[in-house]
Amino acid sequence: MRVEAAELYTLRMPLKFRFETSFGVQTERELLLLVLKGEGVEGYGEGVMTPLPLFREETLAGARDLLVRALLPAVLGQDFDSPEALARALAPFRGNRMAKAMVEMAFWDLWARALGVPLYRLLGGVRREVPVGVSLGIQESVEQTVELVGRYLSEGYRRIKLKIKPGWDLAVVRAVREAFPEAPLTVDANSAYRLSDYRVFQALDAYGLEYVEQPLHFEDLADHARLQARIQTPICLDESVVSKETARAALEADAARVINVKVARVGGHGEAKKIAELAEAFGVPVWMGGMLETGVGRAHAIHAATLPNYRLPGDTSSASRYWEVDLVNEPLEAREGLMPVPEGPGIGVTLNEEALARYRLERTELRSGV
Ligand code: OSB
Ligand code: MG
Repeated sequence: MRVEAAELYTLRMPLKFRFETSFGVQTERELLLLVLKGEGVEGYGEGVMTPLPLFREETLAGARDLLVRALLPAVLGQDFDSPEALARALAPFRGNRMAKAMVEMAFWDLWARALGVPLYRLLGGVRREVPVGVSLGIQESVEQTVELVGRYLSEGYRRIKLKIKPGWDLAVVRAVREAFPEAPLTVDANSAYRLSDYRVFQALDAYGLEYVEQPLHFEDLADHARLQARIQTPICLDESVVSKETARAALEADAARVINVKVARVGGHGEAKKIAELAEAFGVPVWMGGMLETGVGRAHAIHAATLPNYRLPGDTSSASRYWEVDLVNEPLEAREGLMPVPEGPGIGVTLNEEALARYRLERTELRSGV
């Protein structure tokens, strides 16, 4: 498959809810969308990096510059005989995995569409629907949180994840657990704590959480292992795992008994698949995370979550939770906590041109040799 042309969009889309985490508040998403073209078909990839580097280090402006300067020129006009071959063309560039993932994921979509098959089949998926939960931001009050949890449980979501930070942790978890004694619950701290806070996590052991996600510094595997040795609840890593190498280090150190895989965080479908397989060899389950994606990133995530070791509900909840108008025409809606895998070729969704026109801030076209 020859990559003939690319279009790179910058978009801004209002979120239906205010999403507060330990690292900040989001009320909209500013994002990059990549369209790759070849052999009369198009493939789509979404950038999940944010304007400011509050989750990992990549930024939207930095990613856009790298795409235009290096990543897209490395693939435009080239003929690749597999998505893995395209990934090898990007491999000399270090880090910047979210930017590389946009190209890799768009090419997987292009490749699958050219073959006329749904992406999950090429990835080796084994499910036609994937179990999902919701990730709830920090709310204004404990009461509001309990009410919201009740609403999502009654919609059938299979796990509720509560965002926590110092000062917003034990009380909210206690209240939610008392209201819903049997609900599968987790918490996500987005690196807001230090090992010296271990007593908070020892106290959380009383509430039967499925796991605690990313409690400590995103680069500190050693302290996560030390914390794990002091608590019963499994630690799940998100930010800390950006590659199969960091996954292996975490697994060998017993710093992660669960892994949140985000395809874009780790550089694309190829790397995500290796991480899921490596975790399985350690007996560690993975689940599909989210970054408040539009239908493009969401569809990629759903396909990837059909792989065998995705044994826990993911964050890929219904698109209508996030968007008044999504970037894709097809509804991506969960029923009873199960998200159906889009069945069309590639990721199985098509761009909503009206939404694209409404939300776009910028558009750049690139061709080989230009
Ligand atoms: O840590 O998992 C996270 C959203 C943005 C950045 C980081 C995270 C999240 C979420 C939301 O938890 C997941 C989603 O609903 O897409
Ligand atoms: Mg997380």
